[in-house]
Amino acid sequence: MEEKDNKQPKPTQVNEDSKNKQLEQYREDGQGEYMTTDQGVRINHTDDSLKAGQRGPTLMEDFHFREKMTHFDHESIPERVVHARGSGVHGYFQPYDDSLKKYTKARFLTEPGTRTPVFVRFSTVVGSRGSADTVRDVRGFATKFYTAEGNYDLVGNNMPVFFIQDGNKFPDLVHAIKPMPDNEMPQASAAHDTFWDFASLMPESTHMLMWVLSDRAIPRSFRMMEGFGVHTFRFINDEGKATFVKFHWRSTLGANSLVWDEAQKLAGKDPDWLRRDLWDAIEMGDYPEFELSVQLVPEEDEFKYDFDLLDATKIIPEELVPRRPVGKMVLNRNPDNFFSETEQVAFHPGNLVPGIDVTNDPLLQGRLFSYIDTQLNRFNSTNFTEVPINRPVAPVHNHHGAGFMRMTIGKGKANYWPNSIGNGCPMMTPEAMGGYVHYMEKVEGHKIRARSESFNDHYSQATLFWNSLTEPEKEHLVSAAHFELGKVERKEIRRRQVANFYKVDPQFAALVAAGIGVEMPVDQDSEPTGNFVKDDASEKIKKGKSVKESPAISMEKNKIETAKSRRVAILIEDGFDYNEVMQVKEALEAAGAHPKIISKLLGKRVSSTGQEIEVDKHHVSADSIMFDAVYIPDGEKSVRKMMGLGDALHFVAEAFKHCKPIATSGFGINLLEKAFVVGVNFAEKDSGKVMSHSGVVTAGSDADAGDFADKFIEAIKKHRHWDRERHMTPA
Ligand code: HDD
Repeated sequence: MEEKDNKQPKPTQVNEDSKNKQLEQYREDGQGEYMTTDQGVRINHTDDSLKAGQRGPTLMEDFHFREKMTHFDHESIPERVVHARGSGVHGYFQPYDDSLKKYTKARFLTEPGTRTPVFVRFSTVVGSRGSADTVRDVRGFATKFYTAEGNYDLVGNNMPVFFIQDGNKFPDLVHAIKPMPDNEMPQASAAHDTFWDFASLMPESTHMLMWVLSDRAIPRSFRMMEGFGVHTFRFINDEGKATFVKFHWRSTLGANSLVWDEAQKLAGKDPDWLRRDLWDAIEMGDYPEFELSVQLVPEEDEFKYDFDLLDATKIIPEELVPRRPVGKMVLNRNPDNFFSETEQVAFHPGNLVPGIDVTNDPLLQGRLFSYIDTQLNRFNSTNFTEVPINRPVAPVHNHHGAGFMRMTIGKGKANYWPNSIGNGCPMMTPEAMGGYVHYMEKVEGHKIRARSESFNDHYSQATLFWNSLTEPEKEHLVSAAHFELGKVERKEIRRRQVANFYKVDPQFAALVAAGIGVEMPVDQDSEPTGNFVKDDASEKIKKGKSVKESPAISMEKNKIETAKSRRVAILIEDGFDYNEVMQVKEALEAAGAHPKIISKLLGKRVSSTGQEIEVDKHHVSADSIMFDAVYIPDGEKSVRKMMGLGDALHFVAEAFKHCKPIATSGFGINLLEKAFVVGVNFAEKDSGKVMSHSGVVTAGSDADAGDFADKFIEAIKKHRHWDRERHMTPA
């Protein structure tokens, strides 16, 4: 054996730019270059194929035609079987301090000076690649951390629980929720018989159904939702001690939703709504920021609560175990190429780094098999890990050699371990130097297809969810159930689901039943489908702690009031009040909002005092559903024109219906009246007053424009004014 170099390799360092630098070597840009074949031969003409005579057949020898066509014919790869539609974005993660060192040795979570590059892919679950963004669905929130110790993937969702408890049920769940097998309808929607048949027969799905029927399932933006690792994972510290951990992402913009009517309309008018919102925000410098926090449970406390930590249909209420903020992720760069990055990125919950390990959660265990398996279907080769977006920034050395499309050129003769002719390299890394060692959990038991009784409470946390919502949130949930179950043709399925809801809360079930033609009380029942067995764990959790309400669950109760990145429509025609528009626009921009001028036609509009302003969007290309707030400036001529424009009236009436902030002054108040904005006390048109009522801000022509703008911004910060739904009758 040759003398080994006794210098040990240095630990890898990464910074915010490490991944970007690595990707740079793969980027190609034809600017100022000649077009070539794949062999680098310059092409002299690409519009015609090589023919035998001007009108003759194409010749087989036309290598350029063959190559171009073959590439095109092979452009598509299988879309993801779930989460097919997604949007990717680059950024970095940085921990606040080293306080997690006590619990984990993962360096990217404990070295405050290190910015670890990340790639995040947000997605819908059910729809195919070309489906609409705003459908009612769970949103995927998958993060690849390119850490110095290898890639770590946190493959989560925007809801903290899941439909099922065991990975073995996943194919059934997905078959049921995907379009029907005979006619492939409906696209990207759970609102059909097969899904609710399955769900109603699977009481374990009840808690997740509450989340899916809530406003969480129609986020206003990928930038305005929470993320959850869902499962309980394990942190491992330097001493090898384990602590249970749940991961949470919270946006600094808070969590906001759309209104269902708006979500449906957007699916037609702009199916790319969430994708465009994310892309545009990053191009404009409105970088999304998410705070990572963890809930930590010492191993000794495994059975301290009235639910099993290994059950993915349960949350750990934050009132029992508070979240502990650990760092911030900033998303600041759009990909260069959708296919190469967003489509080819391959996540896997089993991509772990030292300091983080899995638990025996049977759903997580199922996932550990599925992700690699599905990537093999998508890429047809194990070498997908060498695709630029999937490559770690940490160096890779091993004896994996061949396979379709192997990129790395392994040098030397020793492609096995142990070896002497390759100097015993690549070497093993002792645990103390960063070698991954699986947590030494003691496990024993009989082989058994069963679940612990500790997984058999399917309703308490669904009730907890219901109890924790505000009244408007409850109302939205009930209407969502009316829509979803209303689409179910078989009455027995609707009845069975209401029977499950009855166990969540009888009043909730009654409200649902009333809208879907099902009588109450409901006598039908569904049997749990799992094979539950009594054991020590189930006995212990019976005495565990619980809570009846968890304010942390409600989006409304945790709203972050900000006007940042809100889109505001300013409706004008010729004759608008220039000074007022400029003042309000400036105030909105100062608050971080993005005002846009909307008019019947594109071009320039002239104010009442002769100044011109360029229109950003016209009525045929912009609707109220694409904005967070609407402002109608004073100016009699401008307002009179809009009062005769169906599009302008519809714009205002629809924004009102969707509970969005609306502001107008002076003569503009007439437009609100004409658009059936009702139940609001408007300011006198000629007074000096500014009034704000349920997000409708009105001012007399003599009012102070600064005060008017401030009150409008206050209303924008609240995002939606749900009280309008109950106290006013919109148009
Ligand atoms: Fe999954 C994709 C999240 C349960 C099997 N899953 C996928 C993606 C996300 C999640 C965000 C998209 C990743 C991307 O953007 O490429 N999945 C979850 C969460 C779950 C969950 C939070 C529950 C806690 N998944 C789950 C189970 C199984 C799978 C139980 C199978 C046993 N998931 C897959 C998959 C996918 C996938 C079939 C499809 C595409 C892919 O993996 O890369 O393997």
